[in-house]
Amino acid sequence: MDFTPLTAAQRQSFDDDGFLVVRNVLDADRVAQLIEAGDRLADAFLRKPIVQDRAEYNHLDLRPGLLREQAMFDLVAQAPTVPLVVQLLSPNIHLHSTALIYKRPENPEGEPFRRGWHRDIRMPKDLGNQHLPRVGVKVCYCLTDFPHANSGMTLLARATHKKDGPLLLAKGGVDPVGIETCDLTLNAGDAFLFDNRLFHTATPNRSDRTSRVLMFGYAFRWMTPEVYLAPEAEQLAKATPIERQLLGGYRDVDTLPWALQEWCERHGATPAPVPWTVEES
Ligand SMILES: O=C(O)CCC(=O)C(=O)O
Repeated sequence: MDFTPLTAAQRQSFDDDGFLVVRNVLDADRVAQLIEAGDRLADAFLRKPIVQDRAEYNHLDLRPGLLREQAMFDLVAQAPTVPLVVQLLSPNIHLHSTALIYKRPENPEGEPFRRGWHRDIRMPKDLGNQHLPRVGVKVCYCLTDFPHANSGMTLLARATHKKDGPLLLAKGGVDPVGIETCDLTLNAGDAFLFDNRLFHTATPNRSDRTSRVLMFGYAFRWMTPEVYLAPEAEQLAKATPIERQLLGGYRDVDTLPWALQEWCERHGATPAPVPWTVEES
């Protein structure tokens, strides 16, 4: 996996906003291969009869089985996005979720649709909304252009990863009050990273084409990946050491994350050690 340093400006921007855009991650050939594989997996969804004004009916979030597609397997240790994730979290990470998200065109004049604003990984359900740590980063890869708002891109509530309570919505409204919502303008091949605590939601695609993205989530190795990501022998057999770690190939969390630890050492990206004890001075 090629090394790309996370710049101070990128770290600041991620810390401030809770997300970071990375342009031109995938070239046109890679995007075409991913669309070919994605469309095969989404075939039944793409062939459903046209029904408008039902955003859920026009929304596919397919999670299991993606890594059996070589084109999607190749995203597991994709550079420069995964190197940036390693530097934002630590070498002690693995893949936590995979999702193919397609949205078919919806009525452009449709009523404001209810949202599903949430933080990822359901941590607040157990720990509350205060003092939440960053434990995961998702990478969203665009397979289609998102040239303007309401094209089917996930809506992000800027800086809400630092919020210590629920989002406040206007009475009868769907979006938060006093918070900037970002409907990013992106091209096929671009990606963005977002913090697990950032409030975000699906929105209807009010353009005239089906929107397509892939989202790969990474989290610390002591967090159980989503259930469909149990490592498969065939995938482990062909994996590089880094892919093997990311696929959950080291099952014991007390085993050091050798592959990414060694990679960080080689590239001068090892995080500062956290000692168990210090001697008083
Ligand atoms: O479908 C979308 O645009 C949102 C996806 C999402 O909320 C998630 O992956 O957690």
